[in-house]
Amino acid sequence: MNPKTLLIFFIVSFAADSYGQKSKKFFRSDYTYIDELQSFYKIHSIPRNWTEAKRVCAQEQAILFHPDNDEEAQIFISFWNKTNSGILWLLVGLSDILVEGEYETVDGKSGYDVYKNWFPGEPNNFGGIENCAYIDLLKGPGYLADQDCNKQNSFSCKKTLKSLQWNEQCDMPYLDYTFNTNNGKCYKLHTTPLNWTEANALCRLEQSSLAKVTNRRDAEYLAKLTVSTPTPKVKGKYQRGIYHLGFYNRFDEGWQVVGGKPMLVDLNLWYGNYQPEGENLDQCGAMFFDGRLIDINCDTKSFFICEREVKKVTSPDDIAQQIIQPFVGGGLY
Ligand SMILES: [Ca+2]
Ligand SMILES: [Ca+2]
Repeated sequence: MNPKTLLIFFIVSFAADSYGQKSKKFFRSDYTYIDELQSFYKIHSIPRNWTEAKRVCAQEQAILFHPDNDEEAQIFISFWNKTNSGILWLLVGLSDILVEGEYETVDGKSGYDVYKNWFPGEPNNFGGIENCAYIDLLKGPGYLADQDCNKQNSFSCKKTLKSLQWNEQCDMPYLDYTFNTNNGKCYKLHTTPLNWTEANALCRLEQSSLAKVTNRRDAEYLAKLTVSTPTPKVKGKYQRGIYHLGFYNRFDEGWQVVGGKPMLVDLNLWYGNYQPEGENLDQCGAMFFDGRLIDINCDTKSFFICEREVKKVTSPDDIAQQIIQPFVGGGLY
């Protein structure tokens, strides 16, 4: 196949895959598909301020919801009522942060062209600091009002069926995860530095977890991933050359992998070929770019790797990889 034909083949395959997933009407297990609106919705009950809510939705590859019109508002509010969550206020993706009085949705639609059922007297920009809209069920059936963007409330994210793309190999909506045929897991190297706790939370938003290393081949694969992933120049204070992974010793109970099981790896996978005792503040797990495991302070910011298990793989190779050879030459650092 010549390169052009190959390219067309890939484009057609990819389009077909996304189409297949669209016919299944599935985005994520925590989103509900509403057929009349051709979209998926999730109500986040944990309160956040407006900027955080917008970020959480974006990290799920959705948007902070604001109804496009009255019909969507009515159908959504009936879905909201059916959830019996007791939630009476929801932040929506509508703000006048950029220009006072000129409301705009997070996806760039003018506030004049979308659902605009403001409560009488709202938006009033009370105290000169109210720039973010919310739906207030206490005021009546779906009225909007403005409030301080720093106030925390529940919110909803929305994903349209039209915008759904699908990573067939990883069986997930995130195209930037890559499949490792050796262990049936998909990985993504994140190049926005976060501390360990934040990194762990972000992986979970992608319905994955911080990556776990169980044997030398996992470590080697992740080391290769750090080389093959383009890394942008990131300013600011963070630890370069290390990557948070999914193990920790935060409660002095010994090293555990995320999910709570004891961490069972060959000592040779650790930097210096010994397992740290956890006697200092370095209670979170990471690896050097060459795949060696290290303990670091949980507050240290660095790049990190998320994984998602797709298929259980047991082949003769998996048994072979359990036989681990020490790193030649011992510690490099
Ligand atoms: Ca305002
Ligand atoms: Ca107000």
